[in-house]
Amino acid sequence: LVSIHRGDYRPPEWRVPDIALDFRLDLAETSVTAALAVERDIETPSPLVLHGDGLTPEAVRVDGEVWNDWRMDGSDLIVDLGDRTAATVEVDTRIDPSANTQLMGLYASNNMLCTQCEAEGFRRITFHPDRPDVLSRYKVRMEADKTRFPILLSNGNCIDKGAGEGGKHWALWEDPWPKPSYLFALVAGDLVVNRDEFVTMSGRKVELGIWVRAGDESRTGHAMQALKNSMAWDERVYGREYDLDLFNIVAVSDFNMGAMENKGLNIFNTRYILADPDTATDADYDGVEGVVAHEYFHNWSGNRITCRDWFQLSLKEGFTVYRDQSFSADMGSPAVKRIEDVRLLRAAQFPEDAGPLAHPIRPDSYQEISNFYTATVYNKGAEIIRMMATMAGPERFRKGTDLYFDRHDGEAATCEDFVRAIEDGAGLDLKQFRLWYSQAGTPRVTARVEHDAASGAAQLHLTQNVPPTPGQPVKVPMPIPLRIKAFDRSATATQAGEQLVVLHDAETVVPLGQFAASPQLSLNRGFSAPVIIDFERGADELGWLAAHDDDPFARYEALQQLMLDTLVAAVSGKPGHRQAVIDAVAETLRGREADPAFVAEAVLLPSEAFIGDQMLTVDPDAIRRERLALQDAIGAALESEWRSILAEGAPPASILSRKAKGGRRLRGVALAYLAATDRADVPSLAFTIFSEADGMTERQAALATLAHGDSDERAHALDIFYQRYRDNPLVLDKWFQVQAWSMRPDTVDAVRALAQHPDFTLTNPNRVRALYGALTGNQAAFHQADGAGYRTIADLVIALDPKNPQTAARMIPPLGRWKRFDEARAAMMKAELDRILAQPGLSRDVTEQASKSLL
Ligand code: B3K
Ligand code: ZN
Repeated sequence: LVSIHRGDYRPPEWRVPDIALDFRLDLAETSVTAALAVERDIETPSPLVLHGDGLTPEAVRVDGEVWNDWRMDGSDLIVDLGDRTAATVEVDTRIDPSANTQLMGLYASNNMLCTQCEAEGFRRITFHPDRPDVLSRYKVRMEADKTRFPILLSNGNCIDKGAGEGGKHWALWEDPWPKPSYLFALVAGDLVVNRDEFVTMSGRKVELGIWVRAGDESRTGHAMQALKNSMAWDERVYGREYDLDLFNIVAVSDFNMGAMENKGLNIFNTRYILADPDTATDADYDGVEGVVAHEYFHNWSGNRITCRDWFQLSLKEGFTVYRDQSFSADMGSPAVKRIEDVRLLRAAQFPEDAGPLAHPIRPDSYQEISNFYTATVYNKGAEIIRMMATMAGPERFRKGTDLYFDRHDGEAATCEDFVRAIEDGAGLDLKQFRLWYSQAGTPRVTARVEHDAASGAAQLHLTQNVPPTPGQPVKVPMPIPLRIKAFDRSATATQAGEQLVVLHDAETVVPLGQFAASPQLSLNRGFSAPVIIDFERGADELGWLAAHDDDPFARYEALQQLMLDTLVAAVSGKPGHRQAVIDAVAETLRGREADPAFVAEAVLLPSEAFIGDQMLTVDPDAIRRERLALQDAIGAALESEWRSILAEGAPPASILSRKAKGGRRLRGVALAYLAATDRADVPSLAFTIFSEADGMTERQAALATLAHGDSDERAHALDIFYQRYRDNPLVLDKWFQVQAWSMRPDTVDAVRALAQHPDFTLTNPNRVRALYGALTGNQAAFHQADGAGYRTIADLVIALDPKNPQTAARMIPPLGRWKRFDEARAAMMKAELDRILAQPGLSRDVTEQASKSLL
């Protein structure tokens, strides 16, 4: 396989200022004529190289004349233009969208046609340089059968339309903004629209449309509100206004990712558009809001300023994730949002950084770029933007982003451009900070407080270490901004304030001031840096911080650390601080009236995977056993609390206030704690909640609880749920998912059986993720001692790769964590990776992920 290297970047030799595309659309046979106006950008004549993927040119014309001076080089079309410096090159191709199971390029989903071009899907539609630094103005003509495809959409504005021959109609779309090919989109189908409008800060009216299949329009209200909120927020917080008269969103069922930010025509996975209380949980609602915002924000951070090359992906993704996180924090609870984001970072990114697929947020090489849409590029990328924002403060950070947007508008930029704009605009020195772009691995910071009883002086000793990662054996210290605060436990008066300490060196000593006794230290408040902190603290200290810290994130962290210490001790057969955990949970629950959402997050035990991440060798069975034992102990000790939370009743599902959502979340946690005690009435209690639920949050939580057990109520509830929602694919996904999440010992067998269910299909990525993604997230099941979990995932990868390599490749990383497990498990995991690699005709996506996972 060929590796592409960041250092090999060369500017394009030919620019393509204008493109006219002509589509004669049909499900099985679509013909495309692409007319590229090309201009040579270098002195010496050089042939025009146009990438294709699965295409054959049917005809090539140059300036209107049939042209024979072309050849194929692999899948590339090379057109020799002699010494011309400009020309219009026309190429005819024919594609079959109905056979496109990769869901890249132009494909069919539920009898509609849609596109996905990022990163390199445009070359599956027509021959093109297909690189993000080639920007063009697009004119798109689409013609299709009027009955089957009444709606024809593309980027920009519809400038003309009309009737064609033989029951056909056509539309002409024009996008005035030059864009790279990955932002091209078209949709043709029988769709209905939810229309609204937004008036921008300069008073321009923008027509908004969310397009779905008939029957789904009643579930688009939340997405529409999220869109309008996002538009207003980006004006207020970043000064960014929308720049077209039209903004369309289309929801499709078969989609590899969450959504796509095509200029003026976002295409979404239905899962991030459709929501009503009966079918979507509160978490689903938050997902819709966050993804709608994310794609909208790309209009500036991604579309107006795009990436020079794919190594710069975090330029748009890290920044846009940071922007959508800030938006969601503003729309809801900043503390809870921060907890959720950090939980996700630790669940998805830390393991990536610690494993064979570790890469910097700006990678140095890749074989298949689709494999680099990772938690590192997205979520760690967002953390790196956040650190700059923290060091600059809000006003100066805004000056930096203003300068960035101003300086690079209309360009294909680099991460370096962004950092320089923040440096210049915010007045920060980011020389050493750039290391965060080039060094992979999660830094570890050790902390120790020294208190001199005689003088009263307290000092914080910090050391940092960035661990080796593949290809980067030796690292240097990076700037690590830590928000810290030292508490005097005996003080009755207001405590001294917080300070921001930026570690630059391997070792740093921070004077904390005078204290009668050693102070309680709150460190990395708000998770100001994406690092792991090693800080020996007793149960008493953590319990105190969990109750008294004035930073809610730090309170959450203290309680989590206390739980984690206790669980890790228990797994290694040592006594932990069980009573201290129970006391701290009880204390935290006292705040539930005021902020139920925060309390629900704070009292939740760390996940099995996160407990495993703390251990040298992960013991999945002991972790499950000890986590359940602690859950049982907390469940029993605070039984009356959990019961009264459940007895209070659920807030009506139609109310989506912060408080109502928090209340429901806490009820789910209460039910899980109670269930861990195995009290005899739990199944009937859960079944009652399930049956009486007026919305999906409660219904799903009760079903998930039942799914762990083997009661009659379990089978009954699963059956009711299936019968009720069998025609709703997004809800049916939940039915598959809760069964794959189950802590029952037969879950791997259940997953294998569910894969044979008539409603299971490999052609829908959501369904695949619902079943198999849930299995890899279920640590004890996936790592079942006989290796059946590994075999199941490898079988899936092998079966899915020929159809959809992108989604297949995404299932591989869990198999690559073998170094963290005992020899027997590691050997089985590696054997499955070998078995995958032995398949003939494997895709580049899967080959890269599986072979790197063995290193
Ligand atoms: N930019 C898209 C990613 C699509 C990549 C597909 N391989 C979604 C997003 O981050 O907004
Ligand atoms: Zn994005």
